[in-house]
Amino acid sequence: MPLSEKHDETKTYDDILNAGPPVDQLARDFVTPTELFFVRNHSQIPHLQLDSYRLRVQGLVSRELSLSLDEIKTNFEQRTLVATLQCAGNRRKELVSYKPIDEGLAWDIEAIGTAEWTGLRLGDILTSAGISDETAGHVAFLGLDTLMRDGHREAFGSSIPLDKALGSEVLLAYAMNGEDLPLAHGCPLRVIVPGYIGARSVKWLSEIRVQEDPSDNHFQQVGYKLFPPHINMYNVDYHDGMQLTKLPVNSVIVRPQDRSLLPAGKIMVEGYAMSDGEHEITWVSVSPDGGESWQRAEFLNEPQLWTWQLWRAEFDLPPGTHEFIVRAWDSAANSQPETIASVWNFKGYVNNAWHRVKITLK
Ligand SMILES: Nc1nc2c(c(=O)[nH]1)N[C@H]1C(S)=C(S)[C@@H](COP(=O)(O)O)O[C@H]1N2
Ligand SMILES: [Mo]
Repeated sequence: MPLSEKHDETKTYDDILNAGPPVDQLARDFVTPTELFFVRNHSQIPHLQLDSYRLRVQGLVSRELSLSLDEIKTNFEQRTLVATLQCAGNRRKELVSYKPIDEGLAWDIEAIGTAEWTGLRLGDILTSAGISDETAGHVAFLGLDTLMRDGHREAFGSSIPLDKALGSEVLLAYAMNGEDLPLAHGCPLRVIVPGYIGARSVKWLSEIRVQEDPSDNHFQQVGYKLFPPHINMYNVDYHDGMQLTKLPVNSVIVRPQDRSLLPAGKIMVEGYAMSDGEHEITWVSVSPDGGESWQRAEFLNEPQLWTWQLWRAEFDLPPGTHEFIVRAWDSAANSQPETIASVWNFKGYVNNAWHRVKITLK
């Protein structure tokens, strides 16, 4: 596999697969080739018995369901959507170099990818089960992968609000880029929650539960919560904090890479931008001189919902050191904060500060 593996240096043993594409290969295509799509796992990939696989639908429903893979594929209308998946920890590396962060993978800009997902609508399965109670407010998911926590084995889980779950964009996918979902990406079935942090898109899905409150799973109640910059691991109260849902507007320079040495003259700057998916990216500005002057970037694909926006901007530059900056806006006029200091948080999530790259031209 062309991905390079990433390890959490705070873990004493680490046979958990986490990997991303070489930055040089990132965002070259609008749809990311599957072998270049990042992988983020919190524990070992589960052992699967596809013959006996069942998806259970439980909780505040009129009819509990237990569906085989065959039933999932044949009883529900097949839907396909191109959507971008981004880890909440994307761009954590820049946060770490500003102020240390104790755990988490030091992702650079590669924990993002776009795929064509095929499956069924979560809403169709919920309609088939029937929401039975008006107190229903959230839909919780469990995966087949488990971790030990406080002496108990616990599955990876998350939840999303019922309103989002009923959105036509939220899928249970069994195929990725036209082929069966690969094991690393959640075979045989995973949730795809476009616009939300990747952690809500549970892989190796085993259970869907309709309930009043958000999931009490560790990854909903402790992990993937956002805290302001003055909170740290010593003064944190995990009952506080904001459960992450939608991604903020972001944009990233992919090429040239930071600290490149290149010939002076024409330089093509390229990258991606992404919003909460509900709003298109409408404008990307690139500065070639640390923010003195700005130029509008050209879009490489038609703006669309639920996916990244690829862009490029060309500059003609003399020898010397140059700092490029990128920032984006979406159709709701959301944009990005200027400094890392204003977005730093001790868990290292959703860094969307202006992205900067320094290069030297000879
Ligand atoms: N069951 C399960 N689902 C999971 C995870 C996991 O560890 N276990 N990781 C989540 C996180 S944090 C992200 S960013 C995405 C990554 O999806 P990918 O590996 O297909 O890129 O899967 C999410 N779903
Ligand atoms: Mo993630």
